[in-house]
Amino acid sequence: EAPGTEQELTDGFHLVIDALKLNGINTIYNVPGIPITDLGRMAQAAGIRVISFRHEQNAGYAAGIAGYLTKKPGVCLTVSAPGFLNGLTALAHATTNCYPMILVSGSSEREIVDLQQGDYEEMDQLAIAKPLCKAAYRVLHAQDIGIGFARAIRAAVSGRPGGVYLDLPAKLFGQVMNADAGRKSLVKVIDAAPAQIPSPASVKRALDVLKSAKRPLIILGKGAAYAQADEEIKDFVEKSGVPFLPMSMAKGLLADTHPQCAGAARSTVLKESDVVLLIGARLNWLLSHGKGKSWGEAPKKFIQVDIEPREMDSNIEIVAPVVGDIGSVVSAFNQAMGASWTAPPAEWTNAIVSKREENVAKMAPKLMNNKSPMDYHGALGVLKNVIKEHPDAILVNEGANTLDLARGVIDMYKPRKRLDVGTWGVMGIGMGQAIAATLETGHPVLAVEGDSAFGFSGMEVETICRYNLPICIVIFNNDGIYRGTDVNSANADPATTVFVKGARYDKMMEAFGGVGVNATSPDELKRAVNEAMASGKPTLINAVIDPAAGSESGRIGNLNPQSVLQKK
Ligand code: OXT
Ligand code: ADP
Ligand code: MG
Repeated sequence: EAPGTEQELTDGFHLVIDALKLNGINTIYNVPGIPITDLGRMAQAAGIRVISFRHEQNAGYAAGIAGYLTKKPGVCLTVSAPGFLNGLTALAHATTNCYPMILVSGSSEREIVDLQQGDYEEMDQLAIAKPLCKAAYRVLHAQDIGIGFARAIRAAVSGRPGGVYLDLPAKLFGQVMNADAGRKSLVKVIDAAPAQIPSPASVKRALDVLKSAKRPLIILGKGAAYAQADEEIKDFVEKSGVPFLPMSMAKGLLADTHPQCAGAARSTVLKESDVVLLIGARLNWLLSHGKGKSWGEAPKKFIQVDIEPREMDSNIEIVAPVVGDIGSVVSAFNQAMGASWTAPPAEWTNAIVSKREENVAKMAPKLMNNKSPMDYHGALGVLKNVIKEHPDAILVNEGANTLDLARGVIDMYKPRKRLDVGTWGVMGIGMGQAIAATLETGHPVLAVEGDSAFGFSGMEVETICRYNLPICIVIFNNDGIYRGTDVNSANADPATTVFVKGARYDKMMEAFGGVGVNATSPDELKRAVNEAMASGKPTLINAVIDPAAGSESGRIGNLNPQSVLQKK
C-alpha cells in the first residue's frame, strides 16, 4: 500500500452486525460453528446479546417467539447445511404461526455448491428454504448486506408476519470495503409494518352484521394478541357487550375471569351463536374449519378481521371481511359504534354465564384433590394459583394432556402470557420459547411440560443454567406419551408410547447446577414452585403423575385414523 492511501475499512462481519444494530435488533439466538463463529463473537463484543443454544431448532423457536412477543423479527443464526436444516423447522413453524423471524445461515461456496463438487456442508440452502418461508434472499456482496437485511426485516413484519431466510455465503464475511461507503450502504427500515387502514365500507358492513345478531360471539386469536392493541380490543369488547372466546394464545388478552369470557362455555357458544366475529384467528382445524358438528345446526354469519386478504373465504363464506391491521380496525370499530350501541340480548349472555359457571363448578373439586401420585387436575390446581399470584409470569405449555388440561384449568390475566404449541401442535417449542420469553420481557417463566414434550428440547436446561434464567420447568411425568401404561405383547421391546418408568428429570437440572425437585403430591409441588418463583433460580420439578391418568392425544384423539382390522 502506498503511503498516504490508508483508508478506514469494514468487512462483511461488521456490516452484518451494524445492520442489525441500526435496526434495533439486540439479540441473536444461535449455535456457533463454521462459518459464523466469529460473527457471534464479534456481535457479542459489539453489544449484541448472543444466546448460544445446544441445538438450532431451539434457537429457532426462541427467535420465532421473540418475534411474536416484540413485533420485531427474532433472529436465529446457524451454520450451513445441517445447522440450517435444524433451524428450518422453526422457520417453517414461525411462518405457519405468523411470527416474524429471520433465519440467517452461513453457507458454502456458490461456485462449488452449484457445480455439486462436494464442498464442506454443501447444500443449496436458498432453494430448500424458499417454499417453507415467506421470503428468502441471498447476499453475495458486502455492499448489499444493508439492503439484504432491510428486505428481510420488512418481509418478516409487514402484512401477515412470517419467517424469512437470509443466506450468507462464507466468503461474504471476509469481504472488505471502505468503511464510509459501508456505513452509507446500510438501511434503517422506516415504518417496517405500516398501518393498514380498513375501508370505511368494510367497517360499516361488519358492524351492521354484528348489530343484527341475536347471539353474537367474538373469537380472539393470537393475531389479536400479536397486534399489541390491547386497550382498543378491551374497549371494543366491553362496549359491544358481546361474549368472547379466546383461542389458546389469546387467553389473557382480556382476563379469563372477565365477565364476558366464554372460554368455559366453548361448545355452547360455537353451536348456538348466530354471528361470529373473528379477530386475528383463522378458521383452520382448531376451529373445525367453521363447519360441522361443533358449529351446530343454526345458520351463522361470519365477520373476519385479518391483515391477509386471502384469509377471507378460506374455509367458508365470510359475509363481512375487514382487511386491515387489528389496531386500526378495532379503533375504527370503536369510533363507528358511537355511544348508542345496544348490548346483545340478556337471554344469550345469561345462558353463557350459567353454562360457564356450571363447567367451572364441575371442575373446582377436581383441582383441590391431594392424590399421590397426582392426577392432572390435582397438579394443575396448584399451578392455576401460581399464575393467579404471579400474573406477569409467562406460561409456556406443551404436551398432549398436559397441554389441553393446562389450557382449560390455568386462567390467564394479561396479554401474551401464554405461549404454546401453536398452529401445528408441535412438540419441542418448550425450552426455546421459555428462554426467549424471559430474555425479551424480563419476566419469569413457568414451563408446564409433558415428559415427552420436554424431551424434544430438554438439553437446553444447560443453556438455562448457563445464563442463570428465572425459568421454572414443571414436568408432568406420566411415564410416556399420553399415558405410561401401554404394553407391547409382541416382543420384549417396550410399547412405543412408554418411557423409562419413574425417570427423574430433576437430576438433569442438578447436573448443570440448577435446582431439581421430585414432587409426588400437590403439596410438594406447590412448595417447590413457590420456592422457584421466589428465588428466580433455574428449577426443574419432576411432578409424578399417575401413568393411567391421561387419554390418547388429549382432547384431539378424534384426529387419530382408525384401523377397522385391529382393535386397540
Ligand atoms: O364447552 P365444553 O363443555 O366442550 O367444555 C370445554 C370448555 O368449555 C371447558 N373449559 C372449562 N371448564 C371449566 N373451567 C374452565 N376454566 C374451562 N375452560 C374451558 O373445557 C372443555 C375443553 O375446552 P377447550 O380446551 O377450550 O376446548 P377443546 O374442545 O379442547 O378445543 C378444541 C381445540 C382443538 C381448539 C383444542 O383442543 C386445542 O387447542 N388443541 C390443541 C391440541 C394440540 O395442538 N395438541 C398437541 C399435539 S398432540 C400430538 O400430536 C402429540 N405428539 C406428536 C408429535 C408432535 N405433536 N410434534 C412433534 C414434533 N412430534 C410428534 C406427541 C409426541 S402430543 C405428543 C407428546 C404427548 O406426551 P406428553 O408426555 O408430552 O404429554 P401427556 O399427554 O401429558 O403425556
Ligand atoms: P389462532 O391460532 O390463535 O386462532 P391464527 O394463527 O390461526 O390464530 O391466526 C392469526 C391471524 O392473525 C392470521 O390470519 C394473521 O394473518 C392475522 N394477523 C396477525 N397479525 C395481525 C395484525 N397485526 N393485524 C391483523 N391481522 C393479523
Ligand atoms: Mg407424558
